[in-house]
Amino acid sequence: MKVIVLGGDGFCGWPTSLHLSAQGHDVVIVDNLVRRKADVELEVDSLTPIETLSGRLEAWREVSGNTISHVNLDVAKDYHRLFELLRDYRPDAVVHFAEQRAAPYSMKSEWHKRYTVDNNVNATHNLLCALSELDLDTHIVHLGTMGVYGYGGGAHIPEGYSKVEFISADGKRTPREILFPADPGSVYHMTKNLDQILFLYYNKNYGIRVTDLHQGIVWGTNTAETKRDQRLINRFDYDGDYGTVLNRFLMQAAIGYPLTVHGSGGQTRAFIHIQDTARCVELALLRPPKKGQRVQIFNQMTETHRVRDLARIVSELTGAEIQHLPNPRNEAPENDLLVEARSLVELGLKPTRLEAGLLEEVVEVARRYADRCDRRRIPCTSRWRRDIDLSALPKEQETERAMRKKAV
Ligand code: NAD
Ligand code: USQ
Repeated sequence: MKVIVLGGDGFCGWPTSLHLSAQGHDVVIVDNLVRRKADVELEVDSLTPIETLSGRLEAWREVSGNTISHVNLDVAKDYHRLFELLRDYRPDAVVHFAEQRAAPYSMKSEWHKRYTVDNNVNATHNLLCALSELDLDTHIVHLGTMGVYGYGGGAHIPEGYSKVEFISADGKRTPREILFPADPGSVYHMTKNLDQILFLYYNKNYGIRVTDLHQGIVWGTNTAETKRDQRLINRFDYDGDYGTVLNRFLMQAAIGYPLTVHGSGGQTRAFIHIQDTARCVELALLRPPKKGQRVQIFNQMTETHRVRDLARIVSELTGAEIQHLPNPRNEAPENDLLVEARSLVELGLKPTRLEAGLLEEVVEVARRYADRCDRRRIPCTSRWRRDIDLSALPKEQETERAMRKKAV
């Protein structure tokens, strides 16, 4: 297949691009490198030393013999360049990762809220608009999030659609199947709900074929392909904005920093290993919806865990200390999460589950690059509301003192 990967330099996009190229697909990466610029803004770096994108592509050519090309354009702003690329390359599929994906980053300030909405909604809309203008029958595989559902609220979460009955004033019942009610937990998550409406409309009006993958929290760092050469190493985010919970815990354990559990840690979330992300995208590409079919939605996750259980598992494995901190987010302190996720398994996914060996592998990567960690960037300082008081967050010196005590 001819595949364009929007956001192919990112944490999920890079290993997925390599995986698709290794499977023999012709891959073009579109990325404006804004994620690397956010690191400059936040004064932090990937824990792993990532190559420049051109260095990555050169390394891949050397080890695999395959060429992946890169087009540097802003999907949300450079509509005409995107249009021309689609017109000239005529891809079978576009995998769309190119969005601002960190919930805390999206809540930092009014600028960050507005940037996240402008970037994410316009990127998705530009893609849909260009494909419909060009009348191309390209399959869009979009990375959505489990967060569009709001983590259940006690309900069993289906793969996208719920059967409902509307009851009119005179008691007439009309059965319908609708998108599961939107319940975003941050401005970032809200953009994924907005994406869903854009897909619904362009699918209904222009017949654009879309698969929306509602993905859980991705953990791990390397995949079979990124391990083939040091220069192919994937990024590892650990800071309070972009670092996600399990990778943060594993990295904190590696450097002797107490595990930062928000509140009681009763939040249950869905998880998936980065290797499975790449595999799921490939499976979705191989099973496009038929012409005229509504948007196909798969839940892309392999297991659910409570945050405090993850902290306990990591602590038992490594001896790390656990610290309960005030929660900077506005989220349910405890929730159960029951998710249907059969489709990708039926298509051939063999889920990679959390197990000691894989957890240790991530700790090992984090230990190797521990000297690249800036401890000042670990605390989550982005608050969901101004009245959330984070003053009980440990100051860096106090954390250091706790660590020295532990070392003694
Ligand atoms: P990332 O920030 O590492 O990668 C996104 C990439 O897209 C970056 O390389 C960035 O430079 C690029 N990009 C962003 N806006 C762009 C634009 N307007 N034009 C061109 N390029 C642009 O994020 P990620 O972790 O790889 O996530 C990728 C997608 O998967 C996101 O849409 C995210 O919502 C979704 N997702 C991620 C996770 C996770 O745990 N990482 C979980 C569920 C869903
Ligand atoms: N948390 C902690 N301690 C930390 C960091 C996070 O307790 O140090 C808690 C958070 O409060 C939250 C949970 O862990 O309850 C998950 O937070 P996260 O940062 O790991 O994940 P989240 O913000 O939900 O976002 C990530 C990705 C996003 C993706 C989403 C999938 O960044 O792109 O859409 O996971 S999901 O969570 O299923 O919606």
